[in-house]
Amino acid sequence: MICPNCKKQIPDDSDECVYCATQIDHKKQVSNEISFRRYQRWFFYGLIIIFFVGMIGVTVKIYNTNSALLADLATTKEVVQTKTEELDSTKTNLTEKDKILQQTKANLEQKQADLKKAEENLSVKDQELANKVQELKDELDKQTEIKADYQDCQLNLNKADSNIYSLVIRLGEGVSNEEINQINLADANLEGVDDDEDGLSNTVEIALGTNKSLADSDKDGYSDRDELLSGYNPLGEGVFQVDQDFVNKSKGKILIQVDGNNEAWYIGGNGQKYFLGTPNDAYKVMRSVEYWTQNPPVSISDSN
Ligand SMILES: [Ca+2]
Ligand SMILES: [Ca+2]
Repeated sequence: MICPNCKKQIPDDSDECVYCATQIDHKKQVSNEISFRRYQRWFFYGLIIIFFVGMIGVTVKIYNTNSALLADLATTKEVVQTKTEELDSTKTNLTEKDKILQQTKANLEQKQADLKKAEENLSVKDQELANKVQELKDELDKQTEIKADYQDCQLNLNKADSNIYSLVIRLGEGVSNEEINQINLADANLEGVDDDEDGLSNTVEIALGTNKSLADSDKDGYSDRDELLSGYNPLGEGVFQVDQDFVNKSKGKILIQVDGNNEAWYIGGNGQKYFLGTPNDAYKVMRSVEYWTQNPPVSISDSN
């Protein structure tokens, strides 16, 4: 029992506190004990209630926390799912990129191989070009040499032509235009500058009196060349009258047209006249071995 005054433990059957000598009223003391125990019980109940309320609070708190965590977990799962999908997509893209990269690498290697081959070909071509350049240079040197020889030769030819033409003039016999027309024209040495393109050079046409600007001088439908080679008069009707005695007498001779511009003609063994109008023409006719073989001229001493 507790002393109501000094609050010290004393025996339950004490009538007086051994410590403070306070008189103990057992009825009141029992009543106080009952009240005390009642208070103790209610305090205990309060504690239990507070405990349960606390437990409920903690449970609610844990539940809310768990809900938030679950929500976060769900969100995190979604994010992870999204990220996983993105990662898969990225991996797919990377795989695709890798394929493209491999293909590009293969293409690049092919290009490099092609380039190397092209460089090799270029090298070969360069060498060929260098060889060609050297060949051209050699050819140019050769051509230069030939040109120099040709110029020397041309000088000699011009000199020879000049000599031959002097000889032609010196050996020639003068004839009129009418007389020269009595000898048929040979189909040789008629080419040259030809304004009317009738096959007779301007020089020949001037010598024979035809129009050098008109292919058919008499406009009878036959060209000057065709008429002359057939013995027809290109400046009028009919044929030229051939004086055979004159022709025979003139064979192997050089005739000079004194009525014209002193054009020269050689009369061959075939009885036809060969135009020697220019030194070049004369030279070509007189150096023609085949011609002289087929039409041997009379000797200079015989012609004189
Ligand atoms: Ca002509
Ligand atoms: Ca005619």
